[in-house]
Amino acid sequence: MAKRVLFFSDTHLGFDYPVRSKRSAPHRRGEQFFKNFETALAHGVEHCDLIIHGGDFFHRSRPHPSVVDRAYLTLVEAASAGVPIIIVPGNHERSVLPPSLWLSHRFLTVFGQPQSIAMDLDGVVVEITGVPHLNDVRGQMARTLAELPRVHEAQHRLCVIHQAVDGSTVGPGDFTFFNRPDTVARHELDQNFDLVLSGHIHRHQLLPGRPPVLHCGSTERTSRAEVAEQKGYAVIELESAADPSITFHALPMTELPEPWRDRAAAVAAAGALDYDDAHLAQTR
Ligand SMILES: [Mn+2]
Repeated sequence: MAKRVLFFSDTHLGFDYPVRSKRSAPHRRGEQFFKNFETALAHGVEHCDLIIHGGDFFHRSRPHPSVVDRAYLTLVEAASAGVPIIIVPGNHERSVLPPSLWLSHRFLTVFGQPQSIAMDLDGVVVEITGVPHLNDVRGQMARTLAELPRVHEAQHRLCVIHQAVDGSTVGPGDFTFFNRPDTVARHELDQNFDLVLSGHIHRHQLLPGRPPVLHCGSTERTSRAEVAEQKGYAVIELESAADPSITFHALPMTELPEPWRDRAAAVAAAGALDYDDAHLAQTR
């Protein structure tokens, strides 16, 4: 049987999540972020052999303790079902997750630094190489990967990063990342991987090539630049190393705040692009 890997990312837990008010807050969207996180995890526990999170687990680098507790408890419950979970931190957690005893669960692995590990999934050995988010990544990714001691014998090799890669697109105007200091060149990833999994880019997309790069996208919309995007998670079937099959699973999304909807409609009507760097930053 082919091994299945669930890949999700950019859950941004704590986004629009009131922690001080005791009153219910139906207009706040934070609850849906948690629900989508839980839904994706539950699918992984039920149907997959391995779960990988591609970073921006939390929305902030120092999330409120109630956000951390709720997230870690859910994570540990899932890990306790016996499906290993790997997290490669992103830029929102400044490449490190808030420390906690919960994270020492034997089925939980948080990559604190670049490394390659072997996961034995019922006799099928999968190499997972993970690199937490790097600033000014261009050129650095190739060096980082080249220096890593790799797993010698593996049937499948996956690389997990939290970066924009040349050719990835965001926003209503399809802004394309290419040849920037914050963007990985394709050849930097050409280091004997079947597939590269990346968080950071909030729009779901598969970049063809060798190796292919899968941005699974965020699990909810964190900016109005994402209004038209269907969010979800990906399931990868590791059959032949040369051709992993990928399925996208849609997640429910909250009603958007009115200013976002109005702005999106105006942009669509004008056929124009309303975009700046700050805006761009929110789609990552
Ligand atoms: Mn993000």
